[in-house]
Amino acid sequence: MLDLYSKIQEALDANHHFTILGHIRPDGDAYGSALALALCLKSMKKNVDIFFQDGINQTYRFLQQSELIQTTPPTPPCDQTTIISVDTSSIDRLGSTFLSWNRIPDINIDHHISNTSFAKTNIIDPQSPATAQLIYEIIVNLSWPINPAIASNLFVGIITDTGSFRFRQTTERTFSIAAALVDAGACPSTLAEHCFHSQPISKFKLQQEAISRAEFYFNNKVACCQITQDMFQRHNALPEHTENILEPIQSIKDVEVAFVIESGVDKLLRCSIRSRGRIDASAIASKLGGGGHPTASGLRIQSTPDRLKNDLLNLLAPFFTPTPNH
Ligand SMILES: [Mn+2]
Repeated sequence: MLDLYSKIQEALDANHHFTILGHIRPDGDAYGSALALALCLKSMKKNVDIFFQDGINQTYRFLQQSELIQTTPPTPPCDQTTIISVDTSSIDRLGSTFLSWNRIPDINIDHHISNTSFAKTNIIDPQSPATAQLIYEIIVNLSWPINPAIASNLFVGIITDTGSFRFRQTTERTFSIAAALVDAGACPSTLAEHCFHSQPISKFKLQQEAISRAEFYFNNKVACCQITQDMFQRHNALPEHTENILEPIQSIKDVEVAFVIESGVDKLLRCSIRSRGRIDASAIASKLGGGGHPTASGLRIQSTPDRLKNDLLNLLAPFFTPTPNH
């Protein structure tokens, strides 16, 4: 890892222009990681752009310097620009506008086990519970200074991707990094308030309807929800409002795997899968062209909601059907 970190320092020493990219349907870790890295580079007087195909969403506008986040422009940056992607498992997840640039990112910083190593330099640590934690390791190893805005953005990446230090890749290291970030100026209660207690009523109502229609299979070990375009319209909800929509279902003792199927305007279905860990959610998603983490994964597919539900139930069935004794 250390010689990979030095590649970033080399790029920094050689270049002045940087473009930082994150994935479509961004989350707190993608935004927090991109902003923290951008603020580090800016503090070293570099010229930095941050592009997300989906721009900045309402939930994360509170992030310090979030106004730096722009929608990916149709024209690529000049050839001398170093392109860094963060928290993104495959190149298509950077969005169609980026793909139309016909460029390969120079550096790929991520923690998804399914990362396809699509950049020239790939810094991937699947042990890290958040890309923000990996960015922190890079910052510390390269002895870059951390200010309160950088610390706050990294803290948001860590609390959102670890479910506030509950998920399995949370380690002693995560807590010590969190302590260092608080020491550097991140305020845990204010950031948690913004991330977890500032949801619009439209998100709640979308979630309420989705949950009320939950279906359970295999003795309540698998739960499935569907979200239709009608539901978005009825509750005036946005695509970003499906983030963490499965949490109440995951709180049920019996449920090992939960998934939500969302019908989009573009005929593509989106599906997120959450697992307690015995079943590898990333492996299940990979069978249908998606990817992610063992406990949280996703996919996009051209299908019908019922067909996708059945495909997933069939992939899950072997884990719940007792094998006959011979
Ligand atoms: Mn992440």
